Amino acid sequence: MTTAPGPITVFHIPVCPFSQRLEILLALKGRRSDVHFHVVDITQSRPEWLKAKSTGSTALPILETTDGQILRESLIILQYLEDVFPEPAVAQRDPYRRAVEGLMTRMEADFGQQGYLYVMNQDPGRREVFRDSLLQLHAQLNDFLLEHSPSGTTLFESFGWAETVFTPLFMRFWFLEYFEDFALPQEPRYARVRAWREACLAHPAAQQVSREQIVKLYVDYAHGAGNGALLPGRQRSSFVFEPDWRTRPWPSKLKYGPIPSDADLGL
Ligand SMILES: N[C@@H](CCC(=O)N[C@@H](CS)C(=O)NCC(=O)O)C(=O)O
Repeated sequence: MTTAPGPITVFHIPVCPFSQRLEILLALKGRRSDVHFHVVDITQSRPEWLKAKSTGSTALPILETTDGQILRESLIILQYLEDVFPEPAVAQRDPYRRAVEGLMTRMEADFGQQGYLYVMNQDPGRREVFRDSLLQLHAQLNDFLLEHSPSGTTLFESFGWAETVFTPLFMRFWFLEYFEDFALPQEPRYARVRAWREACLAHPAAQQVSREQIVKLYVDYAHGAGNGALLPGRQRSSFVFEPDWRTRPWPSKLKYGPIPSDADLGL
């Protein structure tokens, strides 16, 4: 007897930028309801059945195909979804244009990592080093856009692959605005990347998370604890599902001050 194929399933942490990429791509294609998203609580140890699916790495998202094959890495999963649901195309079809968005996609890893290192930094004496590094990466994006898309807002005619990849990172960097007062200087050096960032943040297909949600959930990152880890003196991570983030108070912006308690964060 053959088993009926299951739905394509993504196992994900709801506020994770890498899984937001998949949701954006599906939203652009009008296919969000064709993929089942199974929510995983990052504050709990992974169930054995999930570990069995995600051999080699605990990182999410992972995707299970209709016949039970597992894929990892958001950029690989994005391409898989692009191939399974080819219309409307989000990736460029012209080989040269596809290569250009590939070049831009290669810049996402350093960009994301630098922003996360910055928010997690606990040494006030190194703030400027992190700020300068992140500005440098914005300047590189600025130069890239000036070379390949000098007059538009998006890389090509409309919000596409590159925007799908970077928008979730721009949204996570709301934690830098809040906890580090990070802002792109109003200088010509950043004008092109600023316009791109604004177009990315405003797109209707990319509204899965809000600034308030990011700040309230990522407050523990600002005090040095990532991935749902518990800070000293705490019983609960800011990533718990309950109480809902909407009911919690905005956290203190003083990331180099004392670690907030569960009660301070409304947990
Ligand atoms: N390069 C990976 C990164 C995935 C990643 O770091 N996911 C985080 C959540 S945002 C995670 O699963 N962290 C928990 C863990 O690694 O166990 C991708 O693009 O999919």
